[in-house]
Amino acid sequence: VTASVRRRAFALAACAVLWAAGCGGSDQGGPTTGETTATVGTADAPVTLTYEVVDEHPHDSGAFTQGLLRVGSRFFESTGMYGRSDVRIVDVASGRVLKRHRIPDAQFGEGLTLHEGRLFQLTWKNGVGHTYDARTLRPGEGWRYRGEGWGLTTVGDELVQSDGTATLRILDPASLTVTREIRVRLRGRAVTGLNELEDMGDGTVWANIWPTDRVVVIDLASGAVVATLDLSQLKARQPAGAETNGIARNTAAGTVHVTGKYWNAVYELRVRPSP
Ligand SMILES: [Ca+2]
Repeated sequence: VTASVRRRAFALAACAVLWAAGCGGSDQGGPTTGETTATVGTADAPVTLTYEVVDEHPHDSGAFTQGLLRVGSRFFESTGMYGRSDVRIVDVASGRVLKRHRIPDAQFGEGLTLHEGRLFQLTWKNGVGHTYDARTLRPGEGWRYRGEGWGLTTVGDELVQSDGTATLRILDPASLTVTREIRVRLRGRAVTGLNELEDMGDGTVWANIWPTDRVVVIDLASGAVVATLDLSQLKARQPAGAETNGIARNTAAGTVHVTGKYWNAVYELRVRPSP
């Protein structure tokens, strides 16, 4: 499957959900608009990225953010902690929680992604995944997996899962089986702590690195980190105990939203290579 076909498929899937979620408006461009990272480095010469904050939105400072993605004017967000985990639909502009679904108290919510109108949510050490109708948050059939669940994103017709190690698992969304694995390396060295993920639609997946404020840009074909982004200046604006986690691409604007666990804001960034 070529990249352009994948992008078209993704755009169709995203539009289907937009329609289903009833979130019309003019801010929903396809993934072909607004390339987020026009320039990335190479495995041998990863680029340092810098950013400009172009907007800032309220975020529930009680949310232990584990998964974040944007469709139109809504965020889909997954939160963690035992007894408090949920999946929620959030209005981007106001930060208001429009709809939420709690998961069992004994489960710790983790990564979240969307594929063809279905949300997929991981749990940390429970080995249980949940699916939901993206419009209603009505639970569908779940699945079980080995090891831990950390981050999740959708690349074309595949899901990409992190588990806190340096290995990404590629899943078939229909069978939820692992079809292959990718080892992530920065200048040849394994990058552990891969956490929340975001497909950028350009062959790269971004990942928060736990427990740091660093984001790595991963070339999915090779697993090489081709760029890095330091969010410590944004984390410094947050209360003590807040942790950096959560990346959501704004396909229409070519920008990236970032937030964290217990952050009171979601920042919208325009990112470029550091001069
Ligand atoms: Ca994400």
